[in-house]
Formats: sequence, structure tokens, C-alpha cells
Amino acid sequence: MNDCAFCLIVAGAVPATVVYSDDAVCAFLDIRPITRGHTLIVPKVHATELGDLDPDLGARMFRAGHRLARALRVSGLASDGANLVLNDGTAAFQTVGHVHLHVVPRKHGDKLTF
Ligand code: DGP
Repeated sequence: MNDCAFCLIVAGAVPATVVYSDDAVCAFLDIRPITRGHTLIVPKVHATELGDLDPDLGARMFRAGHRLARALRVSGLASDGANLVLNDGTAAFQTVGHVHLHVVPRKHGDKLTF
């Protein structure tokens, strides 16, 4: 096992609030949420940046993000929408070297915490 924080979460070696998991991807709450319910979706296989990721896995990751955003909207947590964001590379503010898709629930007038 490597020392990648998200690989450790996927392996269950580091605690996280996992909200979804299948054979390809894992979704868990962000430790520094911008809004309530801010979730990260990661491929289970390590890939540092988008260019390292199998496109089929990228599609699985986005598919999970699509479904999660819809579920958050139905639940009311993201009553007015969501930001789906992927920071690819350090120049684009990627701070964890394991590809991840942010799903940030949004409501009109909400306050973002950074
Ligand atoms: P980015 O800037 O796109 O690389 O975002 C990385 C996000 O990962 C940031 O919002 C905080 C979150 N994060 C970092 N380390 C951990 C961790 O150990 N557990 C969880 N749940 N989230 C983490």
C-alpha cells in the first residue's frame, strides 16, 4: 500500500464518512467542506492526475457524481444545484495527488467556507 491519503481511505485504513462505494469508485465527505454535504468521488485505483486515469474510470467517476448530485437535490441538501469540480494538477489547485471529483451542494444565498 502507498501513502496516498485517498488510497488509504479506499482501503479502509484511514477513517472517512463513506457515502457510496462500488467496484470502481468510492465517495466520501470532504474533511474541509465548502458547504454541508461536500463530497469527493475517487477512483479506487490510484491515478495522480486526470491524464493517468483510464477514461472508462473517469466516466464511472462522473457517472457517480451525476447520480450523487441528483440524490442531493432530491434530498434538499442541494436544493438549488451543485458544483461538480475537478482540479487537475497543482497549477489548477489540486492538493491531493489522487484524482477526485468534488460535488458541492448549493443553495441560493449559501455561505461558502474555505
Ligand atoms: P483539491 O484541492 O481539489 O486537491 O481538494 C482536496 C480536498 O481533499 C480538500 O477539499 C480537502 C480534502 N481532503 C484532504 N485530505 C483529506 C482526508 O484525509 N480525508 C478527507 N475526507 N478529505 C480530505
